[in-house]
Amino acid sequence: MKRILVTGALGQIGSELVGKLRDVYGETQVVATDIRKPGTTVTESGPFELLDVTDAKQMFAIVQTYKIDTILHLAAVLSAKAEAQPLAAWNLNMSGLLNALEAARAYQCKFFTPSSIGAFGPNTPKEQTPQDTIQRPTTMYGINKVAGELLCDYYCLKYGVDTRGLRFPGLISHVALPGGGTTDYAVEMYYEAIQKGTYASYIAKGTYLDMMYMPDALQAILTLMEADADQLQHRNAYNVTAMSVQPEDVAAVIRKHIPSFTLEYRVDPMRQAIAESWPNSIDATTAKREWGFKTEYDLQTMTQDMLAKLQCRLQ
Ligand code: AKB
Repeated sequence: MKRILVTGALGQIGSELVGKLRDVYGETQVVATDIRKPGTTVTESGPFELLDVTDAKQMFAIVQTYKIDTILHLAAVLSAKAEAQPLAAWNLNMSGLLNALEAARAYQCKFFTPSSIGAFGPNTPKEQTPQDTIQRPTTMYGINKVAGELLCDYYCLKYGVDTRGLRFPGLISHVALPGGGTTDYAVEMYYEAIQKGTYASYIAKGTYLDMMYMPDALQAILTLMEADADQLQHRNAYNVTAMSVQPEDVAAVIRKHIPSFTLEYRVDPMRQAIAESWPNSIDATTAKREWGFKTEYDLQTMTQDMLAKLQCRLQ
């Protein structure tokens, strides 16, 4: 990776990934793009372009102007928002991905896009979900993700585009809020523990979902993108995870640091139904074996770091 384009650079992953990429590959080598431009370190610390990913002409022009050799396509609508606006989600998620793949094909770029645990559905094995298994999701987001995985495989097989992907679990970060996801409750819980001392979870007690701390997610993207192509049998996309937790598990660890913290439940039926259609825990053995995936943070260490960072910022 030498000249990297990041779409959706102001989103939850992009807000931190751009900084890490600029540290590793050089400030001028990473072109951040998004549909909006508020002043942030992402927009100020290196090249930034406004880009609507549904506009193929605009995307091609940026790839050509900056002589891009790697596209990290992050722009997407997350699961809960996609369920509320399925047509808009299909349009953005699928046409954005197709445009980015076409640009990668035309300019021979390496390519990454995230998939998700949302690519699984209610008849997928729920515990330790294998890498290769049934994928019949019942959400628009999940349908987009499965179609996306298949499209990425197709561009690799048919056109030789070096496509790679990760099936991310819920990502937890203290930098940018996710917005529109099903797993966002965990991030909200940390913020509200500090700001209000209490949180009402829209996900029910006893609902397990996989999670991962953002530093591990960023490192996983870099390690996968730097892996030798001939190591990779499963390109699109690898199961990755750090922990499988229910809301009360997160609350219990928060309480070790904020003993008065209380958790209640105000379940949102739409997001609860999405969560119940996803696995309880996924198996990341294939990612470990093929390209050395590993994580540094578990629930205890992630919580300690999240609370310390948020306390500095919010208090
Ligand atoms: C969401 O909840 O939509 C995302 C995801 C798991 O893909 N965080």
